[in-house]
Order: sequence, then structure tokens, then C-alpha cells
Amino acid sequence: MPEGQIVRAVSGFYYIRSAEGDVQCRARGVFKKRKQSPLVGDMVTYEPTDPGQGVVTAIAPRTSELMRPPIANVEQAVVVASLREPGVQRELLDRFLVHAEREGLRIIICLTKGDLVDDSGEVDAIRTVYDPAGYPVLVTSAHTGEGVEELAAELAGRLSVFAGQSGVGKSSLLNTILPEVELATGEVSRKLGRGRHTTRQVEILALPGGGQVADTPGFSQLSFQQMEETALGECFPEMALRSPQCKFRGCLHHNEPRCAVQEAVKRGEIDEGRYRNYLQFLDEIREQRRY
Ligand SMILES: Nc1nc2c(ncn2[C@@H]2O[C@H](COP(=O)(O)OP(=O)(O)OP(=O)(O)O)[C@@H](O)[C@H]2O)c(=O)[nH]1
Ligand SMILES: [Mg+2]
Ligand SMILES: [Zn+2]
Repeated sequence: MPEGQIVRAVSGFYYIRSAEGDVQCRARGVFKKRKQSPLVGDMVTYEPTDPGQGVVTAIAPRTSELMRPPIANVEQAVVVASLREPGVQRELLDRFLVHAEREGLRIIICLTKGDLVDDSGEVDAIRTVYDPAGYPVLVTSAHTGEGVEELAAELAGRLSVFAGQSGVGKSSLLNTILPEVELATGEVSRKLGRGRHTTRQVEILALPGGGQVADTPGFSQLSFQQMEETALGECFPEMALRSPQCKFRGCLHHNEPRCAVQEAVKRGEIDEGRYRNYLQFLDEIREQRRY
């Protein structure tokens, strides 16, 4: 039976790209019974029915899986945040970073709308926070083309996902990288100061030089279901690096004595804002486990 990759999903239909061409499929009922659902990015086997149509019969094991945005098998996450309209939301950024780390993804932080800020102080401050975690920070502008070539080079040859709040300019940036596609973009609401959820579906697009990139709908909430307390620290690279020096194995870096992470925060080697977000997430995970 033929195989292919799900590149888009719309209300129960899966659009599959395969050597045979593009095929529109439904999923076999058995997936629903198993509470399994195909995701964009899945490599699947399908059974052709009519020309250009078929039924998904099997899903290959995933190398990674994100629930928000929902996509499988990505290798790299481009975490998109805008410097203005709306400004960078550090907490949401850190939330997504945890999920991307958990899936072992390569990560790039992409700051958009660089044309709206004149001094570099703000960007430098963000770099100071994320350098110790090992995340490259790229500044881009869909209006001036700043950083676009650099970003395109990072996308080459792999499957990446653009993820971030609504209105930060994910689709606009992809339009500058992929001039032959015309993704819809939407104004940021002046009144609410946020985007209007213009992109409604996850869609995988082919890059001209090889590789693929997925545009996704913006999100503003992200929870930590099915995450263990002890796994959280592993998703903050600058903390994971130091935890072997903590006195206690399984240290949660909260109020344990002789904790290398808390000491590094005090010395200013770990950003305080990152650490605060870590504690906030730890609290949320504990709350969830209570039920
Ligand atoms: N000044 C400036 N505005 C930009 C830039 N990139 C995007 N915008 C504007 O930001 C608004 C939102 O852009 P979109 O590309 O639709 O944002 P998005 O992240 O795809 O939003 P959703 O699809 O809702 O998740 C639009 O009005 C764009 O014109 C930029 O580099 N500079
Ligand atoms: Mg969009
Ligand atoms: Zn510790």
C-alpha cells in the first residue's frame, strides 16, 4: 500500500503528499476506537479508494509529537515572538520552550517586527536571558527583510514548525521566505493588543532548497499535562546543566539545601525570570497531580 506524509488536516480529512501525488483521505474508524488521531506531519500508509482519494490505514511511529500546535515528526521549533504589537510574552515563550525541549527539538527563538524597535538594548536583554540556555535568538522583519536569509538557512533540509501567539507575524515571515505561497495574514487588534487568529490550520509547506516548514495557528495558553515534576528541570537547559551538582538527587531546585540551581540564580548566572517561570510551572504540575 502507498505511503505518504500528512501535510494538512481539515475537519476529518487528511491531505497526504506521496510519490503518487496528493491524496485526500479519511482515517479508518479503528484510530478513533484506539483514541489515536492522525496528526499533520505523520507518515502514514493509505489505501487508495477513488482517484485522488483514500483511507489512512496505519500511522508510523513518531519521532516527536506536539499537541499545541498539533504536529508530529518536527525536528526544529522556531519559537516566534514579536518585539512589538504584541510585545514579547516571556512566560508563554518559556512554556513553549519546555514542550519543545521535552520532545528533544532543535530550537530557535525568532523575534519579529524588528523594524518597530530602534535601539538594540531590548534585544540584547533577551539574548542575555536565553544565551545561557543555548538558544539562538534571531531578529527578523517581514517588512525590511532583516534576518530572513539567516532564518531561511536554519530551515534548510529539515522539518520545522513556527509556533507562537496570534499576530506575532508567523505567516508574514513565511510569505517572505516562500514567495510563491500567499498565506493569509491579519491585523493585530488595536483594542485587544493581540492577533485575530488568522491562521486556522497547521500546514506543511515545502522549502525551495529542500526541507519543510509548518505554519500554525497562534495560541496563548499551554499547560503541562502528563509532565512529571522531576522532568521539568530537564527542560530548562541552564538548570539541567547544574543539577548534577545539587546535593540531592531528584532536587526540584525549590527550597532544598545546597542546590546548585538556586545558587546559580543568586549569583546571577541563571536568569531570575526564567527561574520564576520554572517555579510557576512546577506549581501548576503539582496542582494537576492533586486531582
Ligand atoms: N511592522 C511589522 N509588522 C508585521 C511584521 N510581520 C507581520 N506584521 C504584521 O503583524 C500582523 C499579524 O501578522 P500575521 O503574519 O498574520 O501573524 P500570525 O503570527 O501569522 O498570526 P495568526 O495566524 O493569527 O497566529 C499583520 O498586520 C502583519 O502585517 C513585521 O515584520 N513588521
Ligand atoms: Mg498566521
Ligand atoms: Zn537543585
